[in-house]
Amino acid sequence: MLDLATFLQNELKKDVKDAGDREIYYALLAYTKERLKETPDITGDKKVYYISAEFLIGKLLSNNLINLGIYDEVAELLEKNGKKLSAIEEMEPEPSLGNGGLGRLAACFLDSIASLGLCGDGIGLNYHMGLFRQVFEAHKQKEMPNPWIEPKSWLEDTGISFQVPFKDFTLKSKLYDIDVAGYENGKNKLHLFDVEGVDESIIWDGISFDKQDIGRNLTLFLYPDDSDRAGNLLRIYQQYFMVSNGAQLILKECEDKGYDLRKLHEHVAIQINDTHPSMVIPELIRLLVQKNVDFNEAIEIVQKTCAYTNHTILAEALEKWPLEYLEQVAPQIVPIIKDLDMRMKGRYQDSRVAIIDDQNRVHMAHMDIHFGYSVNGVAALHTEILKNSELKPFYDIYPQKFNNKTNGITFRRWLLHCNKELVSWLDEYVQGDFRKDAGKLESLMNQLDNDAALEKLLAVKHTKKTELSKYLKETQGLELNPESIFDIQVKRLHEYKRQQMNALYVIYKYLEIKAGRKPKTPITMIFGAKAAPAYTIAKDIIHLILCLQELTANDPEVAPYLKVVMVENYNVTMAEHLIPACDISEQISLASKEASGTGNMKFMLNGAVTLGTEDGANVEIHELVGDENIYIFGESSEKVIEHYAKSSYRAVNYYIEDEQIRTLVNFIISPEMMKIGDPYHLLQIHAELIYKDWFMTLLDLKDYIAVKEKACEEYEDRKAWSKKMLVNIAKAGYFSSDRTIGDYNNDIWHLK
Ligand code: 6GP
Repeated sequence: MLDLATFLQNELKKDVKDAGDREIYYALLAYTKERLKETPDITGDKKVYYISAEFLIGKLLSNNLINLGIYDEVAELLEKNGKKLSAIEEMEPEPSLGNGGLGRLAACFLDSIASLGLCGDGIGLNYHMGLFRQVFEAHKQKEMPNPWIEPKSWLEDTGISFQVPFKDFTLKSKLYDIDVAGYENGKNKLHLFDVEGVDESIIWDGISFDKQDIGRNLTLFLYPDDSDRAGNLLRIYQQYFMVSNGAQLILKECEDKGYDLRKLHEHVAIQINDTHPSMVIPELIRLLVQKNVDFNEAIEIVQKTCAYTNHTILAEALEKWPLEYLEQVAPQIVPIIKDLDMRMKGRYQDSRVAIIDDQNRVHMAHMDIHFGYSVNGVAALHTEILKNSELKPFYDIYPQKFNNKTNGITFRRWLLHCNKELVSWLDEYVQGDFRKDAGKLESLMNQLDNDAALEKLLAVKHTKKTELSKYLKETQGLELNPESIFDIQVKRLHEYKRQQMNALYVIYKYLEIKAGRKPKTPITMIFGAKAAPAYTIAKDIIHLILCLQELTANDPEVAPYLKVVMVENYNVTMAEHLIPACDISEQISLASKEASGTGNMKFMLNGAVTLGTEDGANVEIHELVGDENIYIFGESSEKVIEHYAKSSYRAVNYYIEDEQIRTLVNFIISPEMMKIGDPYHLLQIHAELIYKDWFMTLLDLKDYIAVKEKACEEYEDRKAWSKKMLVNIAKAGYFSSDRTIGDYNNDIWHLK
């Protein structure tokens, strides 16, 4: 391979110093792909396939350079030529292959699997328009297509294709691969299946398109609107297309290696990432039978090969497909599903564990649990809730299948890449190689009384806040004050995550300032979130936040003390800028509802202090950092679960009985807000909070306000605060996805 300078010179046909950032990006893309080609494949006698509807991988240039160990070399060469790698990174389009936590987790896992030298690939779909690109218009979210595939990209056409049979036609797939380099290790692959005939020209008006034209629409969008029958069918077409291709690829790879398919489980583990890929179970059985494996034996083989991860207890996310829909799309797997169902009905006379219910709906998770060998939740509390309430009837039958795998994040992206200043600080104060062993961060605890270290840590945070301010100014025209407290809530928009509660805090603070009670240090409240296009309440919450943004910005009495900012089109790249700059990390879901959260871990690692409920992995963060270094509020998960069981929560009572709550909620429909916003939507969210409030905002509101006030007060003692930051960083090692993947491998996959 040519050396870097010569390669770039040849590729650019000019000196680096005379080339534009975009040209340099493409030259570096080509160079990095060459280096990836030279990187040996990770091999092994057993391989894990991580099948997922989403892979929220983020931009790849920087991470590939880091993992290949050539980041510094590239950065230096560019620097010498008057160029900045960070500016060149901006040229890369962010792949739009995911939505939220489940997709980002899948991306972190691929990084860790390769970094640990384990043999394991991802399997998913190549959505051309991604989820959607969010734009704000008249204080509302509008959805636009998010094309991200350029003629030159990380995708490699493999030339591999399979036939996928549907009821009325067969579709030929095209397989694209993206190399996944481990950190100073070999490489694995992310396999993304596509249809040959996908046609972007059938999109009209935002993200609408002809849902029936499967041959042309199948890989256009992730999570296309499923509010009607055609939308539901399209989702099933996508899912079946993904798993049939995946299953065919897995069997082909085994056959190519000469493995006996009857011993599939000795060579393959399939991790089913929530229920979107669940049809892989009947599909694998079907394909094995086609290859002359006896039906009963095929079931046994598949059962020993597939493992299921649950990522949520929200009922609406637990997929239940009408049998009739499956018949319409892939009738060949229906008799298999019915057979699996009959076997279980024969064994367990409990309708709660049936695969097909009395309304002829197929419970995908139930199929996974009966016909997989492992079921895991994604944080300790979540797994306990699965065992003791949500999936209790299954736990009673199969206690040995249930296990916990607390989520993790890759420190390559969420520390080495996004916070180089903090890395330099760590290099000075950590004993041991934290790049290879995140547990070494714990040694920072020795620096708790090192004033110089603490001051430098505060300086790192200030630098990142200044950088973020500059970035948001340049990219979104937003003005931030880096001297203020940066309080950040970024995640999908959902009522259970309670962005609406945070918005009510904004109102509280606004009214306080109007009443002359000004905070010592100003506060900047940053939001970032996409709402599912058909989720009207979530969109109303965005509307509320955007109206508050305008209200506070235009009030000269308030603006110097309180700033509200909702960033547009929140994505991985934006997260990489926001997280290092955060002081207070908002993790305020209703206890029991957030399976884990992974943003909470990224913030902690970057020295933010969590303000949160005892939910998901917050519980584990709390245990690790101790009461002094986290702000906990709100009702416990037991109490919340009890409220649901007894239907005992009535938001309206809180509204009637508490004057402060009433004032805050009513402000939503005050004249000043109605002037800025759309009265229909403001009235909707107002009514929702009083009469429904399914996720109990008003239950925790007052405690939330009190604890957040306390956090802001304690921020004033900069030294004490810097100790909290340090403890959070020191204790973050547990949340490395290398630890999580080690656990998956030891307990579930058993790869060498
Ligand atoms: C998310 C959960 O909401 C989040 O708590 C968790 O950290 C993440 O998965 C990774 O485990 N779930 C999803 O994104 C989802 O779509 C069906 O669940």
